[in-house]
Amino acid sequence: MRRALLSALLVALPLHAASAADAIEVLPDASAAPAEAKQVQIAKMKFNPTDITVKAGTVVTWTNSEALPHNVHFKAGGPNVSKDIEGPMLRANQTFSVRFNQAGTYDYICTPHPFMKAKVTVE
Ligand SMILES: [Cu+2]
Repeated sequence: MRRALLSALLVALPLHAASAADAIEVLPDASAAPAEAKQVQIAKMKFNPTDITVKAGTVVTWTNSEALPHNVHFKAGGPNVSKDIEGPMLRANQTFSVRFNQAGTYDYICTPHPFMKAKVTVE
């Protein structure tokens, strides 16, 4: 009886509403990114621009412009990053999109190339 009640409660939880409140909200795929998304290119082992400033609620889309795979990784413990968010490895022309819901500074790296450092400032 108890177990049935617990499962009913879990099913009723608004999972998507909870994730929308996260400071960093990973969008399911590129088609979920609005046309006005702020663009960051990844090429020559660098994020370009390295440092961007956007308004809260803005979607940022990263595009890998070279053959070497890269990703976008917000490490837990950095400012405003409470849980690790490690984006998938992107091959040439693949994208990754995130909506920033809260003001703050968000440092990120590329997992296999930790010297690739960049940040997003959300106001
Ligand atoms: Cu990389």
